[in-house]
Amino acid sequence: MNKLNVSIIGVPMDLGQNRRGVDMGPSAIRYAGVVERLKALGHTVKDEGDILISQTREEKSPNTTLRNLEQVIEANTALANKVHSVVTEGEFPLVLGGDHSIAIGTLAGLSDQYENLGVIWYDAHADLNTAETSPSGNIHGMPLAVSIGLGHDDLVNIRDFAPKIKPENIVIIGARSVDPGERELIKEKGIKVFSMHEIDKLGMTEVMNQTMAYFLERKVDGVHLSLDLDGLDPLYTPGVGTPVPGGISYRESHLAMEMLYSSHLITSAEFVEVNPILDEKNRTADAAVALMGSLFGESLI
Ligand code: 6HN
Ligand code: MN
Ligand code: MN
Ligand code: MN
Repeated sequence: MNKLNVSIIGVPMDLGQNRRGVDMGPSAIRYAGVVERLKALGHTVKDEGDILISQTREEKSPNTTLRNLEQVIEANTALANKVHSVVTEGEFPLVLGGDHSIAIGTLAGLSDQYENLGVIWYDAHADLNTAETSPSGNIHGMPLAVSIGLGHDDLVNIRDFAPKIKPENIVIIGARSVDPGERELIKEKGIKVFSMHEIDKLGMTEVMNQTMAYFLERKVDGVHLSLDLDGLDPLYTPGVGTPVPGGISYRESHLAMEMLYSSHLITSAEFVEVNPILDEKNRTADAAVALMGSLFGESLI
């Protein structure tokens, strides 16, 4: 990454799950100083404001077990169109969540601009559920499945094409809470996963080196980073709706971001699941902005 034109898109979305407060994530991340942090690194930063999210929660929609399906489709369609226009203008989209269901829209807006887009899914979860396998009906547990073409037709076909990404172009990092149906899908589709087990065993340096080698081998022409703050251990990011102990450390996460910066591979990013109501003194938004600092070129010395 050289000096970039970064376009920040806020998505105050909380309809993909049932903990209130994650809609305040973009605001908390702005308050934590994202614009100033990236400008200080020499990037040009434009805050595009927020995508409009419905304030109506209908919970279980008629004819489906998926929570707030209609509103999630509407919001992700608007986000996809916005991301698409940002990328076509040559700008780097930086999407702020909001719950992880927004990755459906981000990837829908990105993928037709690439022949062979790679995705890093930095998360405690695999987010590979469908209506059939989901234990919760929460769409934030489904965005990766939707993006490889599995799930509700209207979600899968946002911007009228599917699938958005290839399963073999995905690398999941930090997984430690994976549902039975997701495990099967990972095996069936051959999705690359560095679970906490591999991170413990190999160390983050090796995990990132293998991740980057994997993308080079796959000849990707861009890599999207989808970073769920619950990928980190809740010790460092307590303000998330679905915390899982035994996660990635603060320093390991910085190392990962620093290595991604040096790799010049990343072409778009989103930081999701920051919930200020569940947080302690905005620590989770602060961590998100600090990680963005490393991803966009901050160094310690
Ligand atoms: N996230 N696997 C669980 C579910 O309900 O499908 C949890 C999903 C969490 C999703 O953190 O983005
Ligand atoms: Mn997630
Ligand atoms: Mn296009
Ligand atoms: Mn998660």
